[in-house]
Amino acid sequence: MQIENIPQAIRQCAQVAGLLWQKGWAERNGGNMVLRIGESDVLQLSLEPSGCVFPCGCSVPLLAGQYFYCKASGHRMRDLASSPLSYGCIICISDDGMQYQVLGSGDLKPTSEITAHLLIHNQLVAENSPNKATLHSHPTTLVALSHIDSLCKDAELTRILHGMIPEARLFVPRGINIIPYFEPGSVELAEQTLQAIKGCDIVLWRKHGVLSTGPDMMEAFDNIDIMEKSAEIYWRYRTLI
Ligand code: 2HA
Ligand code: ZN
Repeated sequence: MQIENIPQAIRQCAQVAGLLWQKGWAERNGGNMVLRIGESDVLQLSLEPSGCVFPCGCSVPLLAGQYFYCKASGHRMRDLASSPLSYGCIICISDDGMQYQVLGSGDLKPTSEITAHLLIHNQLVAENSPNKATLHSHPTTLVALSHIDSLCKDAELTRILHGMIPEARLFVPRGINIIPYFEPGSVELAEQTLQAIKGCDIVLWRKHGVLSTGPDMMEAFDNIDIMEKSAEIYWRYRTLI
């Protein structure tokens, strides 16, 4: 399919994937993204159900019948950047909110972190939030800071990062919450992320990466970009004093 015929919100996901690669926050198949899309987007893509059904790994009743664009498991952000439908797939959540079906050929499976993303989307719908995008990536300096025990306190890290540049407090006012290391793709990681995201803009997964939300994928990226910039300035400032 020609890129011009792909819905704008999915083209924006491709743009963000390219930025993540350029930033160095998406090595190999690192990072993932999930965007809630409308039925009109699916109609535009003329995709049929593939028959491939998988468990959500959690109960997401508020997402029943909803469609999501997801980075595909095992694939690279840098490839998705130029071909969003070859390295990303559309899923539809079942009526009981326990399973999803992949649309299209069924050759692709969504990201290994799909459970964390879906739990957060379920919460966003419960809160009537305008946020439709969830984004996970591996921003270098934030991950480095997450190795330091004394910094890994929600209020303390938020205070430090808010103090580095004015944009941090302005655009990421609720700051960052931190959770311990859990196995990537695990239900524990998903459940802890869900608890931590209530009341903040970004969750820092210690020794791994971050998860952010936004009305669209670009704004979810902007939140990470701003906090990573703050973290970088904090690191350089600490080396100078
Ligand atoms: O999708 O980043 O956390 C690859 C990952 C898993
Ligand atoms: Zn990751």
